[in-house]
Amino acid sequence: MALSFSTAGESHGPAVIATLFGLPFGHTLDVDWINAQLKRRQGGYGRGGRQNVERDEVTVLSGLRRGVTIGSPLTLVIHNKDSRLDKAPDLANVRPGHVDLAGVLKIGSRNARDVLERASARETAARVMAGAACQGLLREFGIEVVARVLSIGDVVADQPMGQGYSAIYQGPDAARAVRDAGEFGTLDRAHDAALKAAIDSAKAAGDTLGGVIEIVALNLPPGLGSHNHWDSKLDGRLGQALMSIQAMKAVEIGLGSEAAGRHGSKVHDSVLPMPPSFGRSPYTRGSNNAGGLEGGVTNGEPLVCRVHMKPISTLMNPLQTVDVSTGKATQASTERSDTCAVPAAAIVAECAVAIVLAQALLEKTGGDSVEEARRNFDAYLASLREFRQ
Ligand code: EPS
Repeated sequence: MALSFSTAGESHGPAVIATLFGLPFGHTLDVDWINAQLKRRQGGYGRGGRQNVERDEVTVLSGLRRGVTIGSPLTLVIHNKDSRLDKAPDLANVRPGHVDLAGVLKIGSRNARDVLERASARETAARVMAGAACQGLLREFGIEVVARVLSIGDVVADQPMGQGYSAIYQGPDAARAVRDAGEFGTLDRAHDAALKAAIDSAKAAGDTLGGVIEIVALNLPPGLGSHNHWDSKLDGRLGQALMSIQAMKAVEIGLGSEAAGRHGSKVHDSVLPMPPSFGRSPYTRGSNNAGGLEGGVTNGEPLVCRVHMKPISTLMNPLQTVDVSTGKATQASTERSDTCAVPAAAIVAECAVAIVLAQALLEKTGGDSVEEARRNFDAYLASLREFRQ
């Protein structure tokens, strides 16, 4: 069975739930790692009041015996402390930028509460539970996924595939430690003051900020994904996984949109007839403008994606809207919310990429157990080395 996952739960319902189908037997679930990712998702400078209420920790309801996966669906749950779904106030002054108006028109309700509860970014806690579990599986095959914040608003902390990319390449754990010692998801402290000032200024104006996040996956073998079908190409699957995170408006891979303005000779990555110093491809590439993907298939270089997050939609200095219960002009509602959730979204994006990569890895290896998958994986790596002879 292919690896898949689903999420359930509303922001103020009893729980947030993630279920992973198709994990092989024999993986020791790293619950501490999952909880550490959940804690990071709740963090970041500019987060709203909900994060002072919740202490997101995972409870495993199925799929493990003595802490080890048995191949059955893995059900992961966070119990909501703020669980007042039926009592949460009605909302008719729809908030521009949220699903509010589009959603009530879709379902024929006059109360945006009927749609915003499921649309809430609270759902990303489920994505993180599933993705953090997948990071643990990927780690069994030496594959690491690390995201960092490149910019928040107009404050740029790093360039695409810039210094932080090199730091991650040199050592993902050390890079994460630097990132998580700060509050902005960046890989150095040099820009913290400017980032804090920008978020404070937005908050003071009743406004919000978005930003740009880069996700890097290391040590992927060439050959994951597919060139055969539109919906199995890995770039398309990564695009959906990232675009479907709340507030995302653009995804790039490698050079991304910059490639559109260059000549081919300044985009495509030459192939050199020698093994790389680090990595699983039989050959070295002269550059990595492709971001580790060509034709929907990994090429053995680090995978590099970026995702662009719009500013949080709820504004404390609200925009003009309509009361959908009367049709009259009014001001948008102001629910409790974040000024900036970009650092948190970096953890969500890291986990979303990990789910897709775990799916692609298991598609390649097969195997009902991690041991069988590893035997098949090692045989495949050996076949790649034969290209060097
Ligand atoms: C969030 C939970 C939500 C929001 C926020 C992020 O909780 P509540 O609605 O109770 O405050 O704080 O979600 C949004 C701003 C949004 O637009 O969905 C979370 O857990 O990440």
